Amino acid sequence: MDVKAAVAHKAGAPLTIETVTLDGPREGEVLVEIKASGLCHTDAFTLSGEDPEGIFPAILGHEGAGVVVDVGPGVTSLKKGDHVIPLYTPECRQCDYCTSGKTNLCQAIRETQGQGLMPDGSSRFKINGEKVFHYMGCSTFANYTVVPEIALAKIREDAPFDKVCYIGCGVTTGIGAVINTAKVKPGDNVVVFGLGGIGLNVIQGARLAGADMIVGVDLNPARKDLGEKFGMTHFVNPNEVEGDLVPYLVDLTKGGADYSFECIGNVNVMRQALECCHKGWGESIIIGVAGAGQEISTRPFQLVTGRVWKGTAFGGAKGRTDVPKIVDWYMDGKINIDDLITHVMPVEKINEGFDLMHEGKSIRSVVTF
Ligand code: NAD
Ligand code: AHE
Ligand code: ZN
Repeated sequence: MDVKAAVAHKAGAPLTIETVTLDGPREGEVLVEIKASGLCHTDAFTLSGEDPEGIFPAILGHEGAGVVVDVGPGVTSLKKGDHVIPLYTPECRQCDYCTSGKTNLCQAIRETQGQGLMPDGSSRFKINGEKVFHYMGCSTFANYTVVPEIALAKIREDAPFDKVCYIGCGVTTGIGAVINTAKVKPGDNVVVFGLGGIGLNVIQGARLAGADMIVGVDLNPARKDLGEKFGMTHFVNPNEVEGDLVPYLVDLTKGGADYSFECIGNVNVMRQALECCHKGWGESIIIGVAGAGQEISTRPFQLVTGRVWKGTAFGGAKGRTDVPKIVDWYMDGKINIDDLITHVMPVEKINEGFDLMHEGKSIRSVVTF
């Protein structure tokens, strides 16, 4: 079938809206009509050419929601008409990772996913007979996409697509990092670096978990009001701090953060996030994705004296199990998504959405089809 997609032809170039040929679903695959998709910083990161797994031409997008229109042979858990959110971290419930009880990083299809291909090693997308790659197993910047059954969370049918698409990455990543990875407890002090689409969800996760101080750190002063709306108790703009940021934050939190979160992708900030943690027990969670060749460093003494460095992907969430519950939290008014979706636009204006992100003017832009 012919589909409408925003195609990334090469690193650094704007996306182009084109008609792309999409083959139907094969064994274990599902054809999904995408109704809405959020623009995550990771899409911009891959488009920039900084992603070691970046491959072109590709159809980016990994924060979508839509409706099942067809299923391939062997698909048992989904049927035509089901509402779904594609998962870049699938949940096969059978691989060693899924059954370990220790991680959400299902590895059933990770290798082909990183190569921009479906699990059988081929692509469903073509332009004039030439292969176009999938992205993160989702490719939600198209009005139709094909996704493996194990990479789709079935959600309730009354949830609005243009809001719950954000649960496909940003909401789950931020809230999940607090609840699943850090396991923040009531009374803990938390420091969040970067108050964008991820960091503001870390803040609302910390408030849900009952954290005491929730310190937000961002260079953009416009993030203060929104941070406070989501539960931030203190705002720190590094440009306004006299002297070093780390001792300032240790002093502010009376000894250091119980938990810190890096939500930027800046390796220098990752070091600050670790070093502002409390001696003896403070844990720093890396969420931000850093470019090819970049490395983190600190004095080993920071770890010898009890600070812990961790990372998290998709907030440690098991998507088919956890995403429908997070949709319920939204529908029950327990979490706020609406105030983070600052812009909604037709897919034809997707490049304007990326411009808003780079200018610091949006939290989340959502494109509709
Ligand atoms: P975003 O652009 O919306 O937000 C980034 C924020 O960081 C902005 O508010 C910006 O002003 C602030 N910032 C930039 N440099 C700063 C600095 N030096 N000090 C303080 N603040 C600074 O991005 P996002 O969509 O929230 O994504 C954040 C990061 O998380 C990206 O690296 C993205 O790739 C990554 N991410 C990771 C996962 C995961 O599963 N680990 C999931 C989603 C996104
Ligand atoms: N491809 C990059 C890494 C990108 C990355 O870390 N992605 C996160 C999700 S970011 C969503 O916005 C992730 O899930 N990582 C685990 C995984 O298996 O990819 C690189 O450096 O190669
Ligand atoms: Zn993302």
